[in-house]
Amino acid sequence: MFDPLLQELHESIKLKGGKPITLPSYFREHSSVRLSACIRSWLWEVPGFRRWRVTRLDAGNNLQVLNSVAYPEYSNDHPLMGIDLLWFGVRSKLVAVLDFQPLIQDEAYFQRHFQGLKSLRNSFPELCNSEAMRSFDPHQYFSPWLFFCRGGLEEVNGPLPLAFKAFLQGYWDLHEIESQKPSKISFEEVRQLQTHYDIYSSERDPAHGLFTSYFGKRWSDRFLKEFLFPASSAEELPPNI
Ligand code: BLA
Repeated sequence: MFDPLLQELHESIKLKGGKPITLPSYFREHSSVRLSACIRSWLWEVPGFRRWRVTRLDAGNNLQVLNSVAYPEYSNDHPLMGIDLLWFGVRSKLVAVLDFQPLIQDEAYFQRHFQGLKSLRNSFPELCNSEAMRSFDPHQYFSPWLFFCRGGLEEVNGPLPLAFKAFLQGYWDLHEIESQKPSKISFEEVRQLQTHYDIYSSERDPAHGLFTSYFGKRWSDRFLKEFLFPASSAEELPPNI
């Protein structure tokens, strides 16, 4: 379902000089034979970023997922890039979330980093249907201009591919401009805020239950703590694996 978007994401990472980092096989690809599901992940080394991860879950008609987070280097205080796209085929239900995830909720910070996302959002009103959040707090690590939509096939085949492309381009533009300016938040504070993002997300992410049902608790705990949100645990993977 999301493979053209996954391909577009990977192509754009490569264009910006991204190099794949080899992951241990149990994170690179893992299957549930019983439930016909396969989860694959990629980790990229990208100039200007300390970590860029991508995950695709293929559980056939039950569920398709594309998820990615980009963490800028600590010397740069601009937002993280977050993508969470889910397709529940049986119910023809889309959940799409795309955001430049702010480190802090501050007017001056928004002014500095969100002009691009603000204008993008006006171009794709169909993907912003003012859904309420159930697990997350919309005022922690989400921006007021996020794309958040619960929709159907109409959105998947209509605005989503265009919005995804524009969103990615908007984030690269932000990154290029912002990485040339001095950061207003100190290195140490950015480090703490990014660490807290992992801790907060690992506690709230509704994915854990889903992974457990497909791949069992042991694998899911490790995947969440060591791959999705490594700063949330002492077992962070060394950067060179
Ligand atoms: C919601 N994300 C969800 C849900 C699931 C996942 C199962 C609940 C669906 C629903 O509300 O109907 C799944 N999350 C995943 C998977 C991974 C994951 C499979 O991290 C990992 C591979 N989530 C993110 C990122 C963003 C994000 C980067 O991982 C930001 C762009 C947002 N996901 C997000 C939001 C919701 C969601 C805002 C709605 C949750 C809510 O209602 O509070």
